[in-house]
Amino acid sequence: MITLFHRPRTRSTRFLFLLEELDAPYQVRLVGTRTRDGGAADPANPHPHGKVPAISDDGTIVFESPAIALYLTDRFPKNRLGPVVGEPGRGAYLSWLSYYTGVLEPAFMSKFMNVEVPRGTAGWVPVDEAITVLDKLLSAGPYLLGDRFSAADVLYGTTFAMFAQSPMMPKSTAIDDYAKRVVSRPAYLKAQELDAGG
Ligand SMILES: N[C@@H](CCC(=O)N[C@@H](CS)C(=O)NCC(=O)O)C(=O)O
Repeated sequence: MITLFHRPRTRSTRFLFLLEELDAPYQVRLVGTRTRDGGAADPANPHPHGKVPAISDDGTIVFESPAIALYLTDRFPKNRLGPVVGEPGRGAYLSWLSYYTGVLEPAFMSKFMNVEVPRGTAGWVPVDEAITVLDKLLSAGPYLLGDRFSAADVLYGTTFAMFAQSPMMPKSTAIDDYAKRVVSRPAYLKAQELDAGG
């Protein structure tokens, strides 16, 4: 049984969405975090910095969103939310999962903090450059892996939906349409309901 260490309306809400997509057996354990609850990390939370999300699979701990996404889609392959080892698309799947926290999030944070990205030394790029690549990709196919919806779309689609009206987000009709596609899925709506205490 999977335990999701969770705070409502945070990055861990995406894992309610993914667990619903996967039809996986899970329970939610609400935990405090340092920023919201002031001071020390919640000792119940296995994330090394007391952040959410983290999961336990009967004692196997996984933290950091791309690692959790990959672990869960490998662990619960039935609904095909991520290509498994040997399947076409596996390489692209791993790449876009890593790109999410390695490039896209730092790109947005750099813009948010008004820091110029030192292009040659930073491991990421300015947000406009990342969005140009993603706009091209998502203009060609409905999802990051083409026709196949995956856990990578859970991360990207929810992020783009959140930034839809934000000045941080460069304009892209393909990405706007993509975000709408992702957040109109029944599992997303169910996750929102659960997050609101439903
Ligand atoms: N790199 C982590 C980021 C997790 C993260 O920053 N979560 C936020 C909530 S959206 C958090 O727990 N903040 C509270 C804190 O840092 O104390 C991931 O992608 O899973």
